[in-house]
Amino acid sequence: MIDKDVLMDMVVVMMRIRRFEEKLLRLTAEARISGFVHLYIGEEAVATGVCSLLRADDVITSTHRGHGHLIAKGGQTKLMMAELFAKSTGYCKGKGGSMHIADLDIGILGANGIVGGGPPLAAGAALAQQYQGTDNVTICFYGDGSSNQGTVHEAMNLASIWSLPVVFVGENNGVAEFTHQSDHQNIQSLAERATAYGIPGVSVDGNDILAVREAASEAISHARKGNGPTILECRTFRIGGHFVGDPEPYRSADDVKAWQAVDKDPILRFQKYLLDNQVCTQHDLDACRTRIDEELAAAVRFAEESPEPDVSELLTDVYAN
Ligand SMILES: Cc1ncc(C[n+]2csc(CCOP(=O)(O)OP(=O)(O)O)c2C)c(N)n1
Repeated sequence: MIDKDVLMDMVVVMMRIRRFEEKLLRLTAEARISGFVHLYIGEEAVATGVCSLLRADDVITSTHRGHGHLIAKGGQTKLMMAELFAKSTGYCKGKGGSMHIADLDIGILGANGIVGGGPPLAAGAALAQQYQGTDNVTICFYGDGSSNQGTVHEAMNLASIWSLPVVFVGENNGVAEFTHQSDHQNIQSLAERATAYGIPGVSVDGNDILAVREAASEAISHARKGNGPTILECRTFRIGGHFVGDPEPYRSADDVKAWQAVDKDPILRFQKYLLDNQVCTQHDLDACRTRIDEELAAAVRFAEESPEPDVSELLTDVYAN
């Protein structure tokens, strides 16, 4: 049995991710924030289960759907919120938005608007970890859609031949933007591709945080010992649209509803496990939710009260060819 404090930390992280994004939904509807926002609602067990095993000096690469990865690795909701409000106190001084949030001090190499952009960064980070003789690992979150990008193949191949300490965590939510997995690749599981690289490939129920953690634990310790990469597919479901405002013509409301049931939704499911096993009470969970909501209300206040970037900042920290 995992330590009670670890279990409680995990449920709090999952709830923080969910409540943060539910707040973003409302803020977008009220036009208080703008720009594309891709929500992770329904996939929280993946980032939380994997990152629960990481040390502060391990690193992650993320995707366009990155809020969950960032929060699970210790990103501050206050600085994330300010960035989403395009304020100068945000992670990128208000000039990056949702898809560029990074915090190098805690090993977050960044969300990424370029689909398939994360894996080459992950391979590079893992090469640096290996070169410096550390036992650190890199976690590379990527989606089923991105798995068809050439960059992903190149990164996995290099990671394999050089035995780099990286775990490729494939978040298979069954759909790439508006295209179902069966229409964009002829495999059932992202783990099948591991055979092509001669590395281990594992597939788990990504909505079961304990299954994610157990499989990730094995893949991470394999990488820490210098044995190279693993592809870990986590099968999951995105409960919201591709982005906030997606009319979702490619699926039915009933399909989505089925994934919100207690035996499917990763948070309800884990909370039920905690209650059934007397790890905590409903009162404890309610208290956690209250604390998270207070933290997020303070984050919104901080963002709203922060100044916008000054016009003189327009061309600083911006790179272009
Ligand atoms: C190089 C590149 N091509 C296309 C896009 C447009 N795009 C944004 S998200 C997305 C689908 C990504 O699917 P997946 O990797 O499964 O992630 P999910 O959205 O399901 O989390 C696409 C094609 C992009 N941002 N970058």
